[in-house]
Amino acid sequence: MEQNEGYCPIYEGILAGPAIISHAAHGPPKLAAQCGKRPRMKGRVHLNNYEEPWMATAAHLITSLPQISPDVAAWVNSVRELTQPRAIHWCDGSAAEVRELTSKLVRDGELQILNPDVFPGCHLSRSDPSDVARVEHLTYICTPNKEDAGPNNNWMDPAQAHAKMRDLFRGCMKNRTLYVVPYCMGPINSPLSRCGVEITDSPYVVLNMAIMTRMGRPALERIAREGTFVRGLHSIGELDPNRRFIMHFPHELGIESFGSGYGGNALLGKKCHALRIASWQARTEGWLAEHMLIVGLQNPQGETHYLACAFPSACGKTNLAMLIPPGSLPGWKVFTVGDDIAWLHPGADGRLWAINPESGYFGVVPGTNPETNRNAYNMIRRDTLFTNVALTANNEAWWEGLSTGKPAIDWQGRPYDPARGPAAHPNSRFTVAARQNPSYSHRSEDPQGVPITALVFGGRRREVAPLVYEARDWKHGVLVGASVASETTAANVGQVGVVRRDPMAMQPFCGYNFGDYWQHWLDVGAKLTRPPGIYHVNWFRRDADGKFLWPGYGENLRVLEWVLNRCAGRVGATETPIGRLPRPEDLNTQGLNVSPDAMKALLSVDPALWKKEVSEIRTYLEQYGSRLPAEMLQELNGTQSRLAG
Ligand code: GTP
Ligand code: SPV
Ligand code: MN
Repeated sequence: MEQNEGYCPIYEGILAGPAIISHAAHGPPKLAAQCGKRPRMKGRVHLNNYEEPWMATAAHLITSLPQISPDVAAWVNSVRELTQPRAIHWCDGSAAEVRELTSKLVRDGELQILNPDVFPGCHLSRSDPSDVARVEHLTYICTPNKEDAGPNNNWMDPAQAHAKMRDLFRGCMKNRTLYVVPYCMGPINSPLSRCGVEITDSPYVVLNMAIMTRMGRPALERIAREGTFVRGLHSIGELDPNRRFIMHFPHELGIESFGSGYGGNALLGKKCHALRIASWQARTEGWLAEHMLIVGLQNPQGETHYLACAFPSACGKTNLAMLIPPGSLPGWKVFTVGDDIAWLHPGADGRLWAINPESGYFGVVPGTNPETNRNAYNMIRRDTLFTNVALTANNEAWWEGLSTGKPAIDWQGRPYDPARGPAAHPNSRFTVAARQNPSYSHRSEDPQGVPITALVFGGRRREVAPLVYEARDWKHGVLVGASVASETTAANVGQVGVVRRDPMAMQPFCGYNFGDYWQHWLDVGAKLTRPPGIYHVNWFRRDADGKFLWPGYGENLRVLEWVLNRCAGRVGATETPIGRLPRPEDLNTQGLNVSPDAMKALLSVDPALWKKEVSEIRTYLEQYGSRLPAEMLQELNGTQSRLAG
């Protein structure tokens, strides 16, 4: 649409009347109510404890997007001068806009329509082969003081980083359209949500942001009311890995990302805003921004409890968030609130409350099949944007882990040749609206969030970490979280399968010094009169032949059942030096096909391995020097002496 016509015909430089007429480009103008949004009315509406001023109907409809927030407009202008785009498109977030952009990308050959009989409404995007994952080595936290970024982050002086990025951004959007993407992370009417604007020259990014966030006019209106927003500037540049940087300026609520169009590098609402910037904001405001799924479990008695679980990238969050109870555990129901990020707030009732800032899933494709996760498998068979999967001869999406169909074209668009590696990229992803999840929880829209009964940390470890253990209390739980280690995965560029420390699954995502972060965790815990229990799990233990000892997926519910029963004081455990473990009889193993020997291995703590583990944890924590809370060393000393005793 606007691409060939100079400035965007929709909003750029035009006022009230034309703003509505211009909707003709997308089909008939719609009233807010017809767009599935709340009807607008004058006055104030009370939503729980939050009072939201609503604008009058007429003013709302006739204000063009650039007029809504002068701050955003001024910033867009300054970016326009720097990047020199051919056109500017303010995104309103309508379904028509998404349709138009999708057809444009199809016309340009950047998106491929998948077989509509099998994958209706689905498209394939192939990224540049050098741009298939996050780039932690090119990701920086730019705080005035280097120590504030901590040993856990790459650091650059903010002035130097801005200068470097200005050079990259200068003129980078010539012959491209600049998209202004206003978004809200979290339910649009929640006081816990936060807004941002991403400026990008990638329409693929816009389509993803439209699914992953509450994107468009309501977000811009909220920004105008609040007067504050995170500024994310993004350009795909030339996709040159040598001219690629993801910079964060927490003090300025700013993000600058250049040279990648991929996921966490480019969808700035996700890791850059909702984790790195938000974790920094959360520290100053008394809450936590975490790399956690949020899931509701209803037991056969009808009680529902919510858990928030932090596992590193590609270590099972999406799968656990939409778990299907095995047939041998009748009566359980699962409700997904979130699959990747949780914002946790201490509530007035002394409990911890969670919202999911996202509205879609950017999930790992390989391994998704009807046996591992029928919900996910069904969810991505319509209206899904696939990135870097393979194709069958019949133009259906294909990936490793499917037992049906076979690949004809690999993720790079070449005829499939097994000698060249997997057909789908191991980090191929789906982008899909959360509402398409068969286990979608309507509490995802609750402005207050959901109360959390238990926090669960986990890693991918072939040895050492048992299937599950319980922290002794919150302080010990902070040590357990800080001690998470996991084998690296394809979600980041670099070596796969090497164990590294990944505290709270936040190693790539904490926007400040981990020492300060752990202190903040301790401070938040001290405010909670009804803190959640804290647990550690490991679904990835292997036997001598490299086979998984635990069946995982739906069967993980057995472990979560034990966790919830522990929180309710309904089931036993045995004390070990590292925390409390279930005895075999404490886990529901009815209908479970795991040998007694495997069960024993899964539920044991090897003192020799754990002595080594504790000494490695100590070495790791000591890097944080004076920023490391003394309580954490006390906790570690406690574990060490229990192991020695
Ligand atoms: P990010 O989106 O990168 O943050 O990942 P995630 O934590 O949501 O990981 P996801 O659930 O997508 O799982 C990643 C990979 O682990 C997939 O290939 C899954 O099939 C596999 N996986 C998930 N859960 C289990 C499990 O319980 N056992 C085993 N063996 N594999 C699992
Ligand atoms: C992760 O790597 O943890 C993801 C995918 O969730 S990305 O959005 O690319 O960060
Ligand atoms: Mn993630």
